Amino acid sequence: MFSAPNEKQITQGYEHAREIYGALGVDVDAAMDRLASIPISLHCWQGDDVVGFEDLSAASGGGIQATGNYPGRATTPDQLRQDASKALSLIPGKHRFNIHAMYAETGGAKVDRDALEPAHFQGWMDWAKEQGVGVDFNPTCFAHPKADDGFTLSSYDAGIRQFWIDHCIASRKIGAAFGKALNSPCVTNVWIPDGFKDVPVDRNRSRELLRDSLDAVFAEEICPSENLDAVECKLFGIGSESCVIGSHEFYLGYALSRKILLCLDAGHFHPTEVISDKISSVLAFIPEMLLHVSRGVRWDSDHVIMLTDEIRAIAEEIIRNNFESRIHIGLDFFDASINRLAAWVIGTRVMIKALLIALLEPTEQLRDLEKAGNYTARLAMLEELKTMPFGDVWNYYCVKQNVPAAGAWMSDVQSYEKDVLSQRG
Ligand code: RNT
Ligand code: ZN
Repeated sequence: MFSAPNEKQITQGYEHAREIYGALGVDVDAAMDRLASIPISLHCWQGDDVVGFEDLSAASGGGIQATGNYPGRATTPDQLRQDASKALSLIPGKHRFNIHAMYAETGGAKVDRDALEPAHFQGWMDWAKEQGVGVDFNPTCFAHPKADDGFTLSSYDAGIRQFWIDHCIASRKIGAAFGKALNSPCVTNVWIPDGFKDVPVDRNRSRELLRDSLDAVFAEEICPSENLDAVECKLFGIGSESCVIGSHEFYLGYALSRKILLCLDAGHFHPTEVISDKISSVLAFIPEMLLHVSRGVRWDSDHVIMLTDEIRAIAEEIIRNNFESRIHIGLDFFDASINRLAAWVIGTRVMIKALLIALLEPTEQLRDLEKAGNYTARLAMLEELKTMPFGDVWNYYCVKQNVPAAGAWMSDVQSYEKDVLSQRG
């Protein structure tokens, strides 16, 4: 059921596709080379349902929740790394790994989040080196007793605020340590759950508090070759339906005025709003940004991505404008109702596939039609492109990158499930 064409068929398909795209003026080989240079940051938290290794409480809190109980969840750092290594081996190209502070390894010692240090991530550091992947990082401002009332950096309680400020400062230092050790800047992204379930009387004070807390977090300058800071906005969450303190306008203004990165999560806006339309607006004023590529479904913001119009549109914005040097592509979804490692592989392969499809577009021709006001021909061509043989280029790319083509990777996942995941207690 999960197989791929044989090598000869893949080569023939590729030769055929190269001619067809060539006739449109698209250089397929150049497209594959450029594709290979774009890393995707895989999020560690898909592998264990956003639980982490701290032994605090099982629930994520902060309105984020993985649902489902598919067997085989990674419950130790070694299991999570083993699963992630397997996933990476089925994804074409060189990528990155995105770690949350709650995945610290403290060797059994109780180390609260404000006291975390790079040493608590040595296991991840060694693994990243061995895998040849860069690392991105996140303070974990949820799933903790000090976040239980729903407020962290914007809490009215100065002690609570200080705890989270210290945690974010510690996280930036850990990010910088990763960036330095791996010789690749770490994007450290701050997301907090703070918000009101019901209509607040004072929205303003919380936002002033958040602004001032963030200023304390970012007070110390860190070399951008080691760490890059990002802040992530959200429209609403479960338990913060009426007002999220870190809204889009709040963080847009913050990132712009403080010269840091803005993170747009594809699941954090009104269902009719899309981040593909926001990228060029943000990059008109902010040098670099982070994406959390996700898929919102009704009230959930974290479904595994599929090759939807919006995922393709995000890829098109990046490729058409040569934004890959300014946009850090991260993934953010969690589904506990399916094989977790398959979720990583499906979602990451989708993102890469979307980039490939965008790279195989005769963009200059389309631009010319648009400039000439020939919207009829633009529409006709965009629709014709949808049935072009990009799948043949994709298969060839996978083989070239030494990973299974087509659906063949799924057989590997099924064996791994049988041999490894199903053996877990
Ligand atoms: C939550 C944000 C945030 C988290 C991760 C785990 O709504 O999207 O990015 O998903 O930090
Ligand atoms: Zn996110």
